[in-house]
Amino acid sequence: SKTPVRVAVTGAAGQIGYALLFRIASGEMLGKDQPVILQLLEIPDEKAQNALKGVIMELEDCAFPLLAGVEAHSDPLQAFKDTDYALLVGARPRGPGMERADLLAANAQIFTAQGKALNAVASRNVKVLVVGNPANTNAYIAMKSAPDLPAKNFTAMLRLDHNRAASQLAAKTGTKVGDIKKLTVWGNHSPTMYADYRFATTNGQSIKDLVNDQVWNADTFLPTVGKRGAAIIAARGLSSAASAANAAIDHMRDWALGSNGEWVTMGVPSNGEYGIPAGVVFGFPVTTAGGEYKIVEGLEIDAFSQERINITLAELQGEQDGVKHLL
Ligand code: NAX
Repeated sequence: SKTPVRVAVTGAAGQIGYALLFRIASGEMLGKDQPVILQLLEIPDEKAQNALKGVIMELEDCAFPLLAGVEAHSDPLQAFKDTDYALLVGARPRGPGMERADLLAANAQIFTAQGKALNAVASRNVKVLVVGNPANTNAYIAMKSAPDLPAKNFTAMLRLDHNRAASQLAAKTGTKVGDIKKLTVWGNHSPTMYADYRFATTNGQSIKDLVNDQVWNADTFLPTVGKRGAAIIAARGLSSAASAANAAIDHMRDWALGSNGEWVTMGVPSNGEYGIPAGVVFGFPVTTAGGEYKIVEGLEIDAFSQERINITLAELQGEQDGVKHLL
């Protein structure tokens, strides 16, 4: 049987962690034949460490045949040791009265430290997914703090936005979500992201032609997808957790095992594609194979799309400028 791989998860005692770890341990992320060792990180706080112990007891009680080990850590240098995959879920949430700049600074501190730790001890091929918000900027910070690792190994989660868009389009066209192809979400994981169905098909038919309603696109579809996170908080009293964990599984599974030619959306550092400045961690359409992703190039960007891309890019560059002095 295969050698176990090491999977580090931060914020492991949080609500996304609770929806994520059991699925990784059951083989849904890396395959039903791939044993995993979970290296879990939480803050040193006693309550968080106790909660983590409880989660580990439950992992043990699932008796997952693929779970080859579980470790609890409070130091990223230990949690990231030799890790092949790192899911950075834990982040500093915005507290009452906290300004955006304070939030960026608090997260810059976390992701600088975690990027340095990855740089020092992780596998040289580690695949990093940042879920904790602001996800794109946190991924950028970690990437900049890990100069000895390939920049392309640092990614941010746009997959929840992608999946939300797919679900809305399936409902609108009366087709199955699994039949939707060539959808993408450009930009920042924030309400400014641009979900783009101009190239998308369902059962091979153009979704743009089926919908044929630019007013619905601009006034209903984009706001619904962009504000879906807020709608879930309003309904549930808690932010999306199971769907976020599911998107993280989708992102890592496709990156590791391949998308079979299908497009998926990943937040990845630009190499200048579509005029996005190099290094900006931006949502792009990608295909994946052999453990690598490739940005889909050559798509036509019309005036409406360019305007939306400019808005989300400007927001991201503002965030990036806001942390530059901390890196
Ligand atoms: P929770 O507050 O339930 O859990 C977060 C956990 O992270 C806590 O247990 C906390 O102790 C831990 N933590 C904080 N700082 C840490 C550090 N430096 N090292 C290790 N652990 C640390 O939040 P949850 O609902 O699980 O959400 C986690 C993050 O995901 C948040 O930042 C949230 O904004 C973000 N999200 C990102 C999404 C995306 O699509 N990219 C969607 C869902 C989610 O909102």
